Amino acid sequence: MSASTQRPGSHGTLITVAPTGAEHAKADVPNLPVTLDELVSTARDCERVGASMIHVHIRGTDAKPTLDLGLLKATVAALRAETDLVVQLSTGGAVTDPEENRLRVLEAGPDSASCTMGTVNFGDDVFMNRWEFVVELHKRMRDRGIVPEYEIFDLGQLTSLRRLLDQHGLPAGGHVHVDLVMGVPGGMPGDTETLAAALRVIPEGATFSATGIGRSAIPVMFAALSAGGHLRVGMEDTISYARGERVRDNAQLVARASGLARIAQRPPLPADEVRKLLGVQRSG
Ligand code: KMH
Ligand code: ZN
Repeated sequence: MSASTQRPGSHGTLITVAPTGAEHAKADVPNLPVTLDELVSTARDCERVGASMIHVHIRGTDAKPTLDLGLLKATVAALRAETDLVVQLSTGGAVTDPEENRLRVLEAGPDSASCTMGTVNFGDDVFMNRWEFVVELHKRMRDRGIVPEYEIFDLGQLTSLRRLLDQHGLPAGGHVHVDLVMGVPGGMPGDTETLAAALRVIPEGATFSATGIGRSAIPVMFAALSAGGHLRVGMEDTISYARGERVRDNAQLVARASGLARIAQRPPLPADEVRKLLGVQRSG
């Protein structure tokens, strides 16, 4: 067995669902969960078929992305009441969100939050993540006991992660978990060669999930499973299930990921094991 398949937790697969994101418009994707009821309902369906963590972006009454703190708090409370999922809030938000609003997300008290490790072209936009901002997010998460998931859109961001850990120490929970977001136009490609290259730079002892945007979803899933990694799937990342076929709902994507994880003999990890793996304090 290679070193990469012996990563902590690699006897099973952490499946994260990213059900909504900030990019798709409800008008274009009518089955996108945007209300709190739709989000909770999709979360329960996804938990039933193997998800153990949820990466959350919320929408306002106009179905547009928002970082409204009251709604974020209500969302965390509802997901905790209705599911056992590890609740991860996005601090990435939408490309237009100012830094102070992105930092304020932490006040909603999630189990985990995303922390993107650098600026990246994002289609026709720019997803800004200045070094000082990243450091501030890392420190505030540690102060609040929120476990970060370091989002990596390009290989150089792994070097930045090593620098962050060297200069500012380990995160809350004492464990480093990254998510390779592959195939964003402007970021690293979503293929096996790039995933293997990322694993050469990833910090020692870290675990990783991977997600492939759009058409790269399936190759990235196979590459991650074969390398002892974990999976993120969901309508934030792809709205197409197969060539010419739209995704029916998030649970369809989670069910496919669970099936592949079982075939790889690394079945979906239950939420309590994921909490131990990531160092999340709240018990289920
Ligand atoms: N919506 C993207 C601009 C994250 O959630 O932390 C950023 C994103 C990353 O989705
Ligand atoms: Zn996101």
